[in-house]
Amino acid sequence: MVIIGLLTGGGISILKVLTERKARNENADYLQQAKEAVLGFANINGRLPRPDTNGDGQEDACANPCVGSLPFINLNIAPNDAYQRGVKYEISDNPENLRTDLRTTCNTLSAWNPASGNRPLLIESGSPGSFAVAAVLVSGGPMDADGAGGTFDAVAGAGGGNNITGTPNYIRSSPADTFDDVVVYIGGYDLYSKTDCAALKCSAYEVWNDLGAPNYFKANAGGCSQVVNGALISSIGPGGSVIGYGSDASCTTMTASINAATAAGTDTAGDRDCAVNFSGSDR
Ligand SMILES: [Ca+2]
Ligand SMILES: [Ca+2]
Ligand SMILES: [Ca+2]
Repeated sequence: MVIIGLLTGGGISILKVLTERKARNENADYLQQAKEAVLGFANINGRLPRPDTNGDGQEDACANPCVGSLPFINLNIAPNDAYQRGVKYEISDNPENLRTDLRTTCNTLSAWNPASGNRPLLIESGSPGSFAVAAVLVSGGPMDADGAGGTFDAVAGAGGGNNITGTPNYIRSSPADTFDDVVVYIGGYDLYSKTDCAALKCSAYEVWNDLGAPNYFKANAGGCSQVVNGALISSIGPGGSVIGYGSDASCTTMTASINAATAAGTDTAGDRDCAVNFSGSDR
């Protein structure tokens, strides 16, 4: 009797462990699927999907902090994690932002700084500090482990964080037994690698006079003409160039030049708006 009782008791606890493990694995799979769906959406649309803030599963316009739940309908994934609850989703409040269009996304990511202090910030318990991410996905895990504020948990003190508010940062892992949330994130460089910024190449580049005075130029091997400071000199396509002659009204002695390849590199490092300055800086 005693032995059967022990075996039965052991059987139940083994079953419980197996059930919990199955849920954990399913939850991790769901979050991974959600992350890949977000990246796929970004690849097609040139921006991150915005959070759902009214519970209909579709993305909404948002102010900063840009936080809500996963827009599961737009992402074409199941609405809930393995514990039958929605996933919290916040995207970057970087000033240029990742939620508008391909050009803005690429400009933001080109200047990406994980130490910027932009939300959402994320920490691993025990690591020296938090870092900025492009997006964070938070599952509350199996329960309200800290007994406050629903299934999203908070861990106080240095190296801690708060998955209820995301302030001062979200927390991804903690040895504390008052924490069982599961957090995945998309870093700026993760997102850049999935975003088709190369598609933004311009067919031609505007070259503007930024030399501080009227100067003489020849564009695309054309005639000599004076252009005032702050005005457009010409657009140059592949193989095109603008040659500067300073104050030489006969365009005899060249002072400097810019070609389409140089303009492309300058603009890509800048704002990708297909316009650059004659001096070599981005416009
Ligand atoms: Ca919505
Ligand atoms: Ca929890
Ligand atoms: Ca530019």
